[in-house]
Order: sequence, then structure tokens, then C-alpha cells
Amino acid sequence: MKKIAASELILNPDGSIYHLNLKPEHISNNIIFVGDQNRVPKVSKHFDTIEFDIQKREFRTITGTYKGKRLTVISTGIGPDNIDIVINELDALVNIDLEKRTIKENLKQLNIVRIGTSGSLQKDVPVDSFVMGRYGLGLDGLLHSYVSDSIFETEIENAFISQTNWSPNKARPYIIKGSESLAQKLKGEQVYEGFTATAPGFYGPQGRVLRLAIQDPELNSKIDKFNYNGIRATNLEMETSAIYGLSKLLGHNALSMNAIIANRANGAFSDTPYDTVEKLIIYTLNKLVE
Ligand code: R1P
Repeated sequence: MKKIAASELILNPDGSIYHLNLKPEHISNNIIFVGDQNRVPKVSKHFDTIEFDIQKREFRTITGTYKGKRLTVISTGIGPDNIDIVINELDALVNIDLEKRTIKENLKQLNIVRIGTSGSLQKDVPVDSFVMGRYGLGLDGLLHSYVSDSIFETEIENAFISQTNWSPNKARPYIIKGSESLAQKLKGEQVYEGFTATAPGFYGPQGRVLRLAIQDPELNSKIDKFNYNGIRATNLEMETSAIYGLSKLLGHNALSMNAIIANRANGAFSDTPYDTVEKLIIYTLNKLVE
């Protein structure tokens, strides 16, 4: 079997994977992603036991147990480019023999749940609510670096491109469904089931204007109005579509749970964003062990 070169699969001197600084034994198959490295201990403080805790750059990882179930929580930092690093390196930890540098015969499947913050795009999805992203809408283009056409929801993409008059100068938007099995596990009365859009930046790519003019000032309102057989874009953040795309290509399950801390449609920002995130952490942990 073909060996993967040292320049492509980079390991640290202790044998751990390059950016995450992890070895295979350090992670559970059940993984929680958060953006902010300071949110990692906010999840693990609920654990019964802590087995491992390490940080390199923005990637902090804690593995332990919650109500007896082994879980790993990792911070991804901000943006789809970081997701490319985190998912490829996690997959390498479970599906590549790091010593032989060959792909394993029996591939493992990870369950990945993101607990993130996000802005609502709809007036009726208020601040302090929770949104499960049943679909990820990628405005970031990351997935186009991979052979990925087979996983896209092309019909919905075409409707989105025509309804928003999407500029051909920007990457083609891509749409990917989140994991159905995780959605069934994590659904609940207080959770909106939505369609999560992922932008490759925080300001211009999300329609925010400070000092720079943006290419399409109407884009946010066009995204708000998008409707495909009742599917609407509910919220905007910076990681979900990349997580869904890479997970699906690699054979992992992924779902994103969003704490809505801003409402872009009416200009509101939560008075209690940390409480909302804390409630979503507790909700998600308990659903994962049910
Ligand atoms: C932007 O402020 C960051 O917050 C949101 C966005 O997706 C982006 O990463 O999520 P996190 O709070 O999980 O980082």
C-alpha cells in the first residue's frame, strides 16, 4: 500500500499529528467541536472525569467522560480553513496508521457535534434560541478543493444561486445535509431545525459594513428571503458547511447545534449570550448520553 510522505502527513517528534498535537489514543469516537478555545473547559467542567488536556495554537482538546460516556471536546478556532485542518487530522488519527503511513483497511466513523454561536437571519428565530442545522450552506468554497460533487444537494443549490443572483466571481455555494442519525438524537422541542449558512469571513462575507464597501449590499436580504419548498436559511456562522462536507466525504457523522446570540434581521444581540451557550452545552451533552 502507498506510503503517505512526511511532507503530506506531518507528525511532531513525539509522533502526534502536526496541528492538533494528538495521538490516536487521546480521542474518543464521539467528538464535540467548539470555536472558542475558552469554551472547551466550559464543556468539560460538566464531565465526571478528565483523562487528557492539551493545547497547541487555537486547538485545545480535552477528553473525559460525561455520565460514563467517553467524549472529546476540541476547539477549532474560527473558519472553514481551520475545519480543513481539524477534520483531516482527526480522520488521520483514526483511519491512517501513523507509523506505517498507510490508510487502514477498516475505517472508523466519528460522531462530530458542533456547539457554536451564530446569528439568526429570520425575525422568527429569536436571540437565545437553539438551531440545529439540518443542512449546511457553504458560501466558503472549501469543498471545491476536493472531489465532492456527489455529496452536494444540487437542486437546492441551483435555486439558491438563481434566487440570490449569486455572483459568478465568488465560489459556487454548496449545500450538504447534516447527519440524520445525530439529528434524531439531538432534536427536541426547544430546538429549531434549520438551514445553516457558513461564510468565509465575519465582515464583508457576512454583509457587515464598517469602512469597506461590499460587492452585494443586498445579499443578506436575498439570503433571508431564499425559499426552496419551505427550506429557509435560518442562521449564519463560519464552520458548519465545511464540517458537513469533509465529514461526509470521509464517512463521519456531523451535526451543528447553534446558540443564536444575534439576530441580523432585526439588529438584536442577546443580553445573556454566555447563559445561552451554557444551556446549549448542557442540552447537547444530555442528549448525547440518552
Ligand atoms: C465568529 O465570532 C465566530 O463565532 C461563531 C462563528 O462561527 C465564528 O467561529 O462560532 P463560535 O462561537 O463557535 O466560534
